[in-house]
Amino acid sequence: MKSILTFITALLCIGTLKAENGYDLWLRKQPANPVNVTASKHSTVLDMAKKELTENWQGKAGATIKLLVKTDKEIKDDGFKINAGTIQANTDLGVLYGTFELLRRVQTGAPTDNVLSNPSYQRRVLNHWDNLNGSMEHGFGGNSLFWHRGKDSLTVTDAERKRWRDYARINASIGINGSVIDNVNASPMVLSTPYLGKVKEIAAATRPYGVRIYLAVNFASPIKVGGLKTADPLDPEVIKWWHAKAKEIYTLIPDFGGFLVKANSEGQPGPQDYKRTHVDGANLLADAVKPYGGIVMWRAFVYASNDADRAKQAVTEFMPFDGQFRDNVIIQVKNGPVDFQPREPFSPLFGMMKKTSIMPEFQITQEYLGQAIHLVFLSSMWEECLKSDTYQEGKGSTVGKVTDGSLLPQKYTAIAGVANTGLDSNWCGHPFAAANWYAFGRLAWNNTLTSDEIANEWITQTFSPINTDQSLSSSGTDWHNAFLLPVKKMMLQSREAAVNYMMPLGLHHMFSASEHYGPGPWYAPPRVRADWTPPYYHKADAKGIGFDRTSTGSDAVSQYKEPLRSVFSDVTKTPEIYLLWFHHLPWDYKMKSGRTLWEALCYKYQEGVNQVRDFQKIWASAKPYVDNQRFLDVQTRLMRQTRDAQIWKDGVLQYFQTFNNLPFPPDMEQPMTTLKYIQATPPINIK
Ligand code: GCW
Repeated sequence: MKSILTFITALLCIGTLKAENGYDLWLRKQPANPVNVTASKHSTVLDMAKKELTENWQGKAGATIKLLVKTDKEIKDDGFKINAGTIQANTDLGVLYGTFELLRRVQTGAPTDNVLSNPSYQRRVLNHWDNLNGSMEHGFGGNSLFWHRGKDSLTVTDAERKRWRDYARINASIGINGSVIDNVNASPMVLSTPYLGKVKEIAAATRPYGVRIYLAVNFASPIKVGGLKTADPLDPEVIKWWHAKAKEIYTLIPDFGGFLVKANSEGQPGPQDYKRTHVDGANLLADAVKPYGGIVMWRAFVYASNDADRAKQAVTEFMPFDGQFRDNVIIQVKNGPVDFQPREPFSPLFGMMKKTSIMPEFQITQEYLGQAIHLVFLSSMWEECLKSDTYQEGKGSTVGKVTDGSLLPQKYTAIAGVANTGLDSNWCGHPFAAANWYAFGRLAWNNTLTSDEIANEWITQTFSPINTDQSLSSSGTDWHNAFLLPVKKMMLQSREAAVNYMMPLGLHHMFSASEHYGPGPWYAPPRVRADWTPPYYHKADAKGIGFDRTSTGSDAVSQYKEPLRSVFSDVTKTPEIYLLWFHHLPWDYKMKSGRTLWEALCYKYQEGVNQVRDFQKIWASAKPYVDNQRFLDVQTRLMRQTRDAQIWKDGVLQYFQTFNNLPFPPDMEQPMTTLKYIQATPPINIK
C-alpha cells in the first residue's frame, strides 16, 4: 500500500520539479531558515561567509553562528574548526571554507560539532587547458571561461566578471584555491603585457574567494615575447628577462601563484633545446618568482621518441636530479606512468624522489573516459591512486602520503586537476561530470575521503528536491532508498564499467588516435611514432597479448619498490587489473577463475556493456526524483554510452580475433556491428 502511495505521490510530483539547467551545481538554492551570524571582525571574506550562511542555512531556525578568526595550533593553513555553533580558523579564508563545510554537513546530515579539518595540500589547483583563442584542448563543457577570439578578446565585460566570480565561489565551496588559466601547451603571448592586463582582471574576480591565478608558460617566451635570440636558461639576458617578467606580473597581481611548465614534451620547447637540464630550466623560473612567494610546477610528463618503454621515461629523466631543484619547485606527476588512461598503476616517480617536492596531477576532463558523453565518476580512480602503496618509506607510504608532506618534508605541497569546465550553462557538459570537479576539490582538501562519501555528498547537494513534499525530499527515506542509493551505486561502479568496456585486465591506450574517444587498437599508420599507436601497448599477435614490463621485457617493474617489484614481476601475483600492463601472455593463459585469458577478456567487455545497461535502468527509476531537463539530458547520454560500450566490445574483440581466430564464448552476445564498419567510421560518428 505504502509503495502505491509513494508511486502516486511520485507521479503527482512529476512536472512539479522545476527544470534546472545545472548552473548552480552542488550549490543549488534551497529555502533558508533564519539564522543569526556574528563575526569577530569585519572583512570582505567574512561578509561573504555571513551571506552564504544567511542565504543558505538549512539548520535549526533561529540558530546562532559565530565566525571567529583566532590562531589555534591545531589548525593548519586554511583549515578550520566547527564546534558549538562556532566556525574558527587562523585566516578569514579558513572561516569561509568552514562555512561551506558547515552548510554541507547540515544538508547531508553529518555531525556539526567537534570538527577539525585541515587541508591535505596547500595548493589545490585546477589546470585549464584553455587556448587564448577560446578553444580548449580536450575540453567538453563548451568554450573557455577565460579566453575568446576577436577584436574585443582583451576587453572584459561585466558578464565575464560575474562568471569568473561564480566560478571562484564554486571552487571555494570545495576548497580549490588556485587556477592555471591557460593551456600547458602554452602560447607565449599570455606573457605579453596586454594579455597580462586581462590576467589581472581575472585574478581580481577570483581573489575574494581565495582562488589565486597561475599561468602555464612557454619556455621559449624570452624569444617569442621578449625578442631575445635564445631561451637558454643559463644565458644572463634570459635570466634577466624572466626576473623582469616576474616583477611585472607581481606588480599587477601581488598574490600571483606561479608558473606551470610543460617543457621538452610533445614538441614543447624546453631547456634541453640548449643542452641544459630540467633543473636548469625549473630553477631559473623558481628564482624569478621566489621573492614573491611564487612556485613552479614543472611537469614530469616527458617521453622522447625512442625505444625505451614510454612508461619508464619520467623516472629515467627525473631521478638523476633528485635533490637539485629549488624548494619552490614541485614536480607535477600524472597519476599513471603513461597518460591518464582508464586504468594505470601509479606512476613509480611517486615512490622514488625523496629530496624533491612532488605533486599529483589528475585529469578531471574525460579525455580518455568518454568525454562529456559517458557517465564516469573519476573519484574511484583517484582514490585508487592516492591509496596505492608506493612502499617509499616502508609499508603504508601511499601516494597520498608521499605527496602531502606527511612522510617526507616538502616546503610546498600541491595537487592539480585538469579542469572540465567551460561556458556551457551547466559548466561541464554532462550533468554528472560536475561530480568529478567536486570530487577533485574534496580529495585535494582531504586525500583520505572515500568515493562513497564524496558521491553521497554530491548527490544530496545536486539532486535533493527543492520545495517538494516530504516523501520526495532528501530527508525522506524514499528519496534515500529509491534515489540516492541506486544513483550512488551507479556512480561508484561507473569507472570500473568504463575500464571493462574499453580496456580491461591492464590493457591501455587503445584509442582511436584523433579523438581519444572510441576504440582504435588497430591504429598504426607507418609515419606516426610507435608510442602514439595502440599496437605499441597491446602487442597482440597470433600467440598472445600484453606488454612485458618484467625483466624479460622493458623491466619497468624495476622502478617499483619491493615488495611491489616482485609482485608485478610474478604473473601469478600481479593483480588481474594490471595483468596485461606488466605481462605478455598467451591467449590460452589460465586465469584464476579457470577461464582462458581470451574468455576472461570477452566476459570483461560483456560485463562492461551490461553494467551500462543497468545504469540506464537505474536512471529510469530515478525519474520521479529529478527535474525533466536534467533527467532527459542524462538519459540521452546514457543511451549513447550503451551504444558506445557495445562498439568498444565489438571493435576490440573482433580485432583481436583477427590474430587469434578464437570464437566468442557461446553465452556472450555476438557482435552487432562488423569490424570493417567500426574501423571505417570515426567513433564519434558511429550511431
Ligand atoms: O594526454 C595528452 C593529451 C595532450 C596533452 C598532454 C599533456 C595538453 O592528449 O593533449 O597536452 O597529454 O598532458 O601535456
